[in-house]
Amino acid sequence: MESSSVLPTGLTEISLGDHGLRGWQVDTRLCRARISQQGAQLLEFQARGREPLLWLSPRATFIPGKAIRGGIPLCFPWFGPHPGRPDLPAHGFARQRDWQLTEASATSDALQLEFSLVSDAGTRALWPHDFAATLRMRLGRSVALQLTIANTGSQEFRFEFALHSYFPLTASRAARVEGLDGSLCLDQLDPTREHQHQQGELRFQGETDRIFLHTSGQYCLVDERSERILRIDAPDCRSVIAWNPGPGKTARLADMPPEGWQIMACVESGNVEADAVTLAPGAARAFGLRLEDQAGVPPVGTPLR
Ligand code: TA6
Repeated sequence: MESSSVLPTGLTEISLGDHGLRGWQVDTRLCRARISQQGAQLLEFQARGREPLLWLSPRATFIPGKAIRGGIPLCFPWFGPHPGRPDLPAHGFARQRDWQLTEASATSDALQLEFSLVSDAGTRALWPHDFAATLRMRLGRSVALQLTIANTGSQEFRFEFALHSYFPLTASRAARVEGLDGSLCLDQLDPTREHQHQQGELRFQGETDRIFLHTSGQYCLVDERSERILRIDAPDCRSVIAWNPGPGKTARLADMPPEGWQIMACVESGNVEADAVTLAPGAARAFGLRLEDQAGVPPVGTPLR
C-alpha cells in the first residue's frame, strides 16, 4: 500500500519515539491500538470499556533495529539465541525490520490490516532462504492475528516463530495459566534441559522461562486479583512459551522498570524446538492467534470451553 494511499477511518500514521520509527494509531468505536512499522508489532490494544489487553514497558525504546519491549513482538525465523551464531539477534530479525502495510480496510466489527516482509540480501545474509511473510491483524472487540510464511525459494527450509505476547497482570504471583496440563515442558532455567511434563496450572513463582511443546493450542491466563480471564486460542501453534523475568533479570533489562516483573507475564504462541516447521519450495503455512478478554471467573475447576 503506497504511503500516499488513503487509510480507512480510524487508522492514522504516527511517529514513534525520537529516532524516526513510524507506525499507526488505531482509534475506532470498538478499540484503540498502536502498531509499529518495525516488526509489524502490535504495541498496545484496548477494547472500548475494557482494560488494556497488552503490556508495553514504560521504558520501551523506539530505536531502529532494536526490539521494542512489549505488545506482541514476532520472533522469526528462529526463537531465542541463534543455534550457531551468537552474534546474530536473539529471536531472529523479523521484529527488527520494517514491514510494509499492504492492506487496510474497515468493516462494522473490525479494522483489518495486512503487513508484509519479503526476504532480501540483508535477510539472506542472516538466514540463507527466500520467504514471504504476511501478518494479518483483525482489531475489533478482540485481537486476531494470522501469520503466513511462504517458501519462495528453491530449497526446503525449517523455521521457528513465536508471537511473543506481553500481558498486563495485577500481580504476577497471583496469576495462573490453565490448559497446559500434561504438556511436555523444557525449563530454560534448568541447565540439564531435561524434559518434564507440566502438572496442572502454571504459576509464576519466580523467574519463569518455560517452553511447552505439543500443546492443545487453547489455554487462558487468569489474573486472580482482578478476576480477569484472557482466552488464548492458537490451534496452529503447537508451542507455548511462558516467561516472567523475576526481579533479578528485570534489573538487568534497561527497558524494563524495576517493578515490571510484578505486573506482566509473557504467554507466547508459536512453533519452536521440536515443533519447528519445515516448508517445501512453493509451500506456505498459516498460523492463527486469537486473544479474547473474558470478564468474570468461572468457579475453580470449571473445564475450559
Ligand atoms: O520469552 C522467552 C525469552 O526467550 C526469554 O528467555 C527472554 O530472553 C525473553 O524471551 C525476552 O527476549 P528479548 O530478546 O525480547 O529480551
